[in-house]
Amino acid sequence: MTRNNKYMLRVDLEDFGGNKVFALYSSFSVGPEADEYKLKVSGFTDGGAGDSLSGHNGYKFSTFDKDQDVYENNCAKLYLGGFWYSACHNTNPNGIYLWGEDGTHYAIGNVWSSWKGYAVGMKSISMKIKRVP
Ligand SMILES: [Ca+2]
Repeated sequence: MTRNNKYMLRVDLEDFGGNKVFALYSSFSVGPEADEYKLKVSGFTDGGAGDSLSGHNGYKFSTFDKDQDVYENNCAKLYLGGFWYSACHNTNPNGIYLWGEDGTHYAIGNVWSSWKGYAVGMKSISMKIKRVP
C-alpha cells in the first residue's frame, strides 16, 4: 500500500474529557508481506501527544497467531491486540476499548503512553496517511 510513494502520518487522539492532541511523522511506510509488514516511521513532530510510535520503527507486525515481536512471550496475546510490537509497546491502538481509565489489566487498552500512560484508553485514535512529494 505504501511502497511506491512517500507518505506522512498523522495520529489524532481524543480522550473522554474531550481533549485532542496529535503526533505527526514526516515519513511512514509498511513493508511488503515478504518482509512481515515491517513498520518504517520517522520524523516525529509533537502536537501534544508525545511520541509513542517511533519506538516501534523497524518492527514486524504481530498477531495472536503470529508472534514476530522481540519479547520472549507473545505480545499480541499479552496485550490483546495486533501491532508492530517490540518488547512490547508504547501504544496499543488495536487493543481493548477501555472506555477511559481502567488499570485492571496492565496496558491491554487502546492507549498512547506518552500522553496518558498505560491505563487510560482513548475515545478515539485515528491514523491518517497523506502522500507527500
Ligand atoms: Ca515474542
